[in-house]
Amino acid sequence: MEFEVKDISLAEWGRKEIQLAEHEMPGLMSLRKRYGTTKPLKGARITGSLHMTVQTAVLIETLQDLGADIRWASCNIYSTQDQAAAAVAKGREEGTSRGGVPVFAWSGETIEEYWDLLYKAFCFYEGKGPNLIVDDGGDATLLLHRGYELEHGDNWVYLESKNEEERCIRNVLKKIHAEDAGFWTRVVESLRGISEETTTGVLRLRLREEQNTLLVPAINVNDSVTKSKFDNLYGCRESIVDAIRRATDITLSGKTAVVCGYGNVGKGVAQAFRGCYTRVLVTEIDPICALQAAMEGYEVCKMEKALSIGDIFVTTTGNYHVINEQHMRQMRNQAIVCNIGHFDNEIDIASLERASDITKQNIKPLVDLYSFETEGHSILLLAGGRLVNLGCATGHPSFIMSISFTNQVLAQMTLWQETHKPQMYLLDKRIDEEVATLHLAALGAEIDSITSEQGEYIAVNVAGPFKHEQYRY
Ligand code: NAD
Ligand code: RBV
Repeated sequence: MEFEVKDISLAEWGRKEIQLAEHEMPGLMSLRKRYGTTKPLKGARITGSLHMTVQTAVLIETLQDLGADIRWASCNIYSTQDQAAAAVAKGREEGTSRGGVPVFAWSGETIEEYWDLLYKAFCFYEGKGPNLIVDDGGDATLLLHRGYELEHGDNWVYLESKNEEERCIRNVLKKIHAEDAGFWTRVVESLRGISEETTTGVLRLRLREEQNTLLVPAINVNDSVTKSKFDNLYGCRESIVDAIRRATDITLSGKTAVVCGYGNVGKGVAQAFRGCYTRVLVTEIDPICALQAAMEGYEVCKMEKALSIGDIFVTTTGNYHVINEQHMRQMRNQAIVCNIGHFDNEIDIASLERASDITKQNIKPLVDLYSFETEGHSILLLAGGRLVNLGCATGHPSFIMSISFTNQVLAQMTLWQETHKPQMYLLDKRIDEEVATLHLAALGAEIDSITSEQGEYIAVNVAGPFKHEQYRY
């Protein structure tokens, strides 16, 4: 079995954790029960680029039980749980359809390794690529599109790189091009679609759709109600404080946290801090989200004001350089700075590395103290500015991820079974309601039904959907 993981002997530990997680993932387990014998994904080759965690292991093995042939990489250099990667690579029953899955991921990859490993997740047998992609943040989609464009005369790979990441992407694409100049064209020809997990990946897809450069159909899983209104909100509510506590052991009660951005993730992060008796300030650019924050009783202020007050800063925007060097120069001594948005460029760390009066001291893995000689203070940066909940902790817990990943499996089935045009799609509202239904019983929740008279009165079918398309939940 082909795989690249940190230590395959961690498989036994990983398997025990996966078994515990299965109990917390009723949506995925019910899909296994429903489709385990008919195997609707039989014949499908799936490439995954999504945090290689215990929860993702349950997703991968569900896709496997539905008949798919899978290769997997992580979508972040720090987020792999090595025991989960090892367990998936080893598999449940050697030599059967429940055998190991080729996994290419370990925690602490270099950026160069990251892009090499992602490419390996694309390489099935006999030069074949995948039919389906599960993407998180759009890196697999990016490699595919840039690779295809290179094969069709585009010169992007020959341009100058602005940073290390771009340099690595260009290098891996040039290497693949030299080895097999038709690889990406063949992949695109056999690809039935992509399902995208997160807000930032959806933004990248949307740009491609607007520019008419989207090559394949893409299902926006993020904007299913049972994804962004659950994972982004409740998931981050669970995992943000876990990460900060594991990294710093700080007392949160009485401190001041600054939450940059009050979208779905920001709302969850702000709630988590409030639950720890932390004073919460919110910064926003959108008046609607700012008003929501104010109505929840949070203090909404400009970043400039928050800088001298905050003890902890969390970026949740999916935007670029939301915290810059000048901001960090104005923070209080030993302010904690971290990001829970998808990419690390929400915080301008590169400028810290460049400045001649700033020195970096590593405290422990993924906790660094930056000392500013000019200002005479330090700040504590967590997870190198990458998603703090997956770097300094273990990401969202299983039940939340079961809701997200049940959508992912149903998206993959939709792409495999139905033919779509190369544009973006949302899953049907019936699927959203079904995903919620699959998770109610585990929480002891029961719901009422309506009579046909009641259904007529509110213009709703008694079997659902229970809301019109514009309803915002
Ligand atoms: P969202 O669009 O709902 O919210 C982002 C908010 O940030 C918006 O309200 C926007 O107005 C605001 N914003 C943008 N620029 C700003 C600025 N300069 N200052 C202050 N506010 C600003 O998006 P979301 O679903 O909340 O996702 C946010 C990010 O988190 C994305 O990158 C997403 O991919 C990622 N995400 C991470 C996790 C995780 O587990 N770490 C989970 C879900 C989503
Ligand atoms: N996320 N995955 C986990 N435990 O596997 N935790 C969070 C996990 C996903 C989440 O769905 C979010 O949209 C994405 O990570 C951001 O990269």
